[in-house]
Amino acid sequence: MAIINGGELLIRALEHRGVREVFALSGGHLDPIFQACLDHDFRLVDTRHEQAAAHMADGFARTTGNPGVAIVTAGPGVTDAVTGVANAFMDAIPMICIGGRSPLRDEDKLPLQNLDQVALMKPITKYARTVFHPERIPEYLATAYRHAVSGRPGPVFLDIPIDVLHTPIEESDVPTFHEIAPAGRPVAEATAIELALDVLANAQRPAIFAGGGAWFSGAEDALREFAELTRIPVLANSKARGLVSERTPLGYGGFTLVGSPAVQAAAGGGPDVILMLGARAGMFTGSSGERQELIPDDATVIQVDVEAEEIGRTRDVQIGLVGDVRETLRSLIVGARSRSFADHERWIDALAAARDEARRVPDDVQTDDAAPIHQVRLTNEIAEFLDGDSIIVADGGDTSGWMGGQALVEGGGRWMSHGYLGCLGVGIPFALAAKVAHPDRRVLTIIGDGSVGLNFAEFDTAVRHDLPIVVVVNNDEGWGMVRHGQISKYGGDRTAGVELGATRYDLAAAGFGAHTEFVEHASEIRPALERAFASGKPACINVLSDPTLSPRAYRAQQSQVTPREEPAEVAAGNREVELPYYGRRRL
Ligand SMILES: Cc1ncc(C[n+]2csc(CCOP(=O)(O)OP(=O)(O)O)c2C)c(N)n1
Repeated sequence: MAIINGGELLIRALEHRGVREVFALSGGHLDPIFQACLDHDFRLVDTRHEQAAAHMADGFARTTGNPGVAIVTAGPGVTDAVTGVANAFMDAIPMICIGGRSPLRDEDKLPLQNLDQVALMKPITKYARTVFHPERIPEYLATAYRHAVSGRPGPVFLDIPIDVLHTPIEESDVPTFHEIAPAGRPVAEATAIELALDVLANAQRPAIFAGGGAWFSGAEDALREFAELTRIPVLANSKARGLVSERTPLGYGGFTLVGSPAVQAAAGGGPDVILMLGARAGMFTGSSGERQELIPDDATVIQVDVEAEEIGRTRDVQIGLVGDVRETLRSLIVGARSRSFADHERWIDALAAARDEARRVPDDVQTDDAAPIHQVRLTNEIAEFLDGDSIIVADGGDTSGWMGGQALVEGGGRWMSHGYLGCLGVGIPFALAAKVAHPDRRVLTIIGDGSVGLNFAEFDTAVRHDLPIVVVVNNDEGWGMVRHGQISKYGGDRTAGVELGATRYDLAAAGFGAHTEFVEHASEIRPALERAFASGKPACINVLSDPTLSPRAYRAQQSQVTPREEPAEVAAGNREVELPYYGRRRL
């Protein structure tokens, strides 16, 4: 009869779910778990901040479709992880966060690192519990896992007191909880599917809005097949980008293209039917905040979501299909095979032409080698350098806007960026998780110089764990997006708390052992990328870019439309400021 402890049980339970790697930061409260990681040859990626460990578990799920696991110590380890867990919660990402906890025997005696962690995590998880008995660890883990991956996915939290982890138990006393997944997935009834197909078949300008529900249900193949069969273009939010290759006229990154005046002029109007596939209506569809509403009032909306309460969040939905996206698509495909669909080629051509135009680097920018570098040139060089297998992570306000407009994503899990938490600092952790999950792929993250400071020490994690990601710092010497917003609202002489310096992030990364590049001219970008990837080491490419440019003003200028929030005089540059490194500049 073997005697084991709670740490061993936890790792066995995770192993049974197929987990082979965990993202963690140590603490005495976790010792039995770390010991079990050694015994089971788990990959224990130890980070420099628990926020990064949580972001890595989140990023691992985003890039693989399977839950990532973060393990953080009692008290401050758990509070540090809150941002990462909240980020996953807001974007419905399946992840498991395990927290250490002070011993049960010391409850209410003011022990070290003790607070009500479950209460803290409850509003940002689908399930948060304490495990009080070691032999129940597999049961709780199975339940937590089921919550994480079923219905709308999301993060879960378990805290395990250290005396529970240390308690010796007889192996044969532990019940196993192995079969946890329900066998079938919900799909809408056949009449509703037929109704949806009738509407789609007659649409003139139909569009699919794909979201995380498409990726996490494993619908990549079904979505591609349905799009090809019906010739309905697929626009995707950050979790579903690349499910239909963006190098084809059927796949697009972001929903905003359907709102483009150029598209609407060329196609004779905006979308008349929208099929929402596991994408919630919110800021990214324009249904909240100050963004342009992308779903026209007179469009027919068909919404597929695994959670009934999600359907019709911001407006009437004409056909609501409660179901798993993959299974619903399979039913739609069967019905679509025996129908003919109206011709949408003019609509598709309009979208493809608008995308090409938005990505086009103006001639003067393409030939200009003067400092500072235009962000369109920088992000275009990156997009053209990477291949279809590469994974791109964008982090930063303007930076993610610039990169998002240039990237052409060619597969699921190959684009990661911000979601509804709008959480800066995900870049390096997401990229590291992507490299752990896909060691043979190129992983690049482009990060604003503000955001890169948030998890900069993870260069150390990258070096220690031999995770050769390439980090491009889009260094506009400030918190660019907020700076542009302040200028437009209050004027150029009223910016506050938004200026940074021409900091040598490359030299700082060198201190951690990274390969480094400092780029001041556009012609140096490509050689720097080549050297960085060839180095086989984590790399930092610090690029000095133009602080005066914002993607919003740039796009408005390109399409001859005045941006709504930014007065024209700002886009034109109407104030002079003293910037570090550049001296006096017009902003
Ligand atoms: C964690 C966090 N802190 C602050 C903000 C507010 N915020 C949104 S965009 C932005 C500026 C980002 O600057 P940078 O990372 O340099 O990227 P840029 O906009 O210059 O491309 C800030 C501070 C946020 N969204 N998240």
